[in-house]
Amino acid sequence: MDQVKGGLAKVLGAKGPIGRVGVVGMGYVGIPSAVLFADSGAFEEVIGFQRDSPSSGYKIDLLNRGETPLKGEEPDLGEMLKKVVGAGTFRCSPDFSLVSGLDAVTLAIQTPFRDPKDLIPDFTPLHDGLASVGKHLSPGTLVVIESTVTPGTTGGIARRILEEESGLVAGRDFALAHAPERVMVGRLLRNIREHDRVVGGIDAPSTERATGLYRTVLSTGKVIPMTAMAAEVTKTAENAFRDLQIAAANQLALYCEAMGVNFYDVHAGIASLKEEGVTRAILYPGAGVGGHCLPKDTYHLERGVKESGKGLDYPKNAESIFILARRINDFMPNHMHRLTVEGLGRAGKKLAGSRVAILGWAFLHDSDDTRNTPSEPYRDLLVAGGADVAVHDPYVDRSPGVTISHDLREVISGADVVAILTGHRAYRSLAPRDVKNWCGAEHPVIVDGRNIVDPDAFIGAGFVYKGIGRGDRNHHPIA
Ligand code: SAJ
Repeated sequence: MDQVKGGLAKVLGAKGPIGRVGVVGMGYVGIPSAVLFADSGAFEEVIGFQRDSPSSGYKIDLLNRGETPLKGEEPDLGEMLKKVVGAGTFRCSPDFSLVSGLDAVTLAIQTPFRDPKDLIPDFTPLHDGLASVGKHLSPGTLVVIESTVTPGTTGGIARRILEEESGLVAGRDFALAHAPERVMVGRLLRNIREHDRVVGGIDAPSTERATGLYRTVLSTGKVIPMTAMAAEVTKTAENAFRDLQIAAANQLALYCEAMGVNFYDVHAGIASLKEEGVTRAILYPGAGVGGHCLPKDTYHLERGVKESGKGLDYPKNAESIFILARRINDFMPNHMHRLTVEGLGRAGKKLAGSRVAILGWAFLHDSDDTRNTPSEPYRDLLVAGGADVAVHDPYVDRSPGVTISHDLREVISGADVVAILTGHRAYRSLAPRDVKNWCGAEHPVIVDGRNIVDPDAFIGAGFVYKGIGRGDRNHHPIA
């Protein structure tokens, strides 16, 4: 931690407490953050910055009317947004010149990967956002990166862009920190308030300034201060770890299928080992791992150790366990495809010419978020195999390259296969008799990628059942 003794601390002291805050990026992270800052009562004004782009410009007017562009179930967000717009503590603008009058600016911008294989991220949106902020940055401002980034980014390229655009020096004229978001769709506000917040400054005054900012929105969560690099590793590693845990569950489920065992019996057994200090956080297998985070954060971690790591000691020619986990989780839509073909085979049918009803296009249950959804590679395999596909999702209105219906009966009508890709609550009440009538086949196939339905209820109604991890049922006698 390079201590610019007195320099930055003095500049921040002269600036006084943070009164006006900016949040760049009006998405699943930026909107709830901005609304919570505005509702905290700690700030005169919060400005949400959104580019007036063809794809996202519509959000500006919507937000300024107090309406949220996020479709899924987000408890309290709609009400709180209306409240802060009504109170005049929050507004949305595309005008980055307003940054010059702010005391703190956070950036919550997507950081996807252009090419995971070669670990090449697409940082263009983030760099553009940093440049827009840098152009109007005034001395004493705090800049915080909330996006998940490759370890080394905050103190590296981000710092350089801000310094080049502003002519100021980080750690002397302005504060800079990384405070990664930890939200999940469906509980955005609660996660920001209740999860502990990792805060990592490029120096102590930056960490302290950022700590003050986030304390205003934390209820039960507390700030965990560290260096910017440690914060970047914490975020990428916690998602890589979760991805690894899911991959372990998926591999175990594939083993259970091969051994004719019910994964969920094994899960209950393993999870039953409880003792002081013994945690058995075994997660769940499924049709795949989607979202904006887990499919890419492993690559940020790997790129970080490749770019910033010195003298790494690791078994020769051994693949990274995190990369292997990515491959296993990316394989699951293929496994869904295999179960579909096997199921059709048991019903005396071929994939080519069959009609498959895909239930769920969102990557996560009860949300409208379709980023990196596992449903897409599964759909592509079906189409490549000559199947006719229809897609249902209760929350997703539209998504590029697919037609989505909210009418379950219409989607299932005439289907040879009903495949559950997302664990939406609505699918838990699927009635075998209704589904069979809609299919209109003697032995329709049901492929459960989220352990949502009761296999015996569907088998009893004459379905051919296939389920991930259900080795105990996948070769059942057909009723
Ligand atoms: N999934 C499984 N099995 C499981 C859990 C999840 O197959 O047992 C699948 C889900 O169906 C989904 C994907 O994995 O397709 C991701 O699900 P998720 O529950 O991890 O949801 P995310 O990606 O929105 O949330 C993760 C969380 N990270 C951790 O818990 C370490 C969240 O806290 C982060 O804020 C978020 O990533 C993020 O934004 O980084």
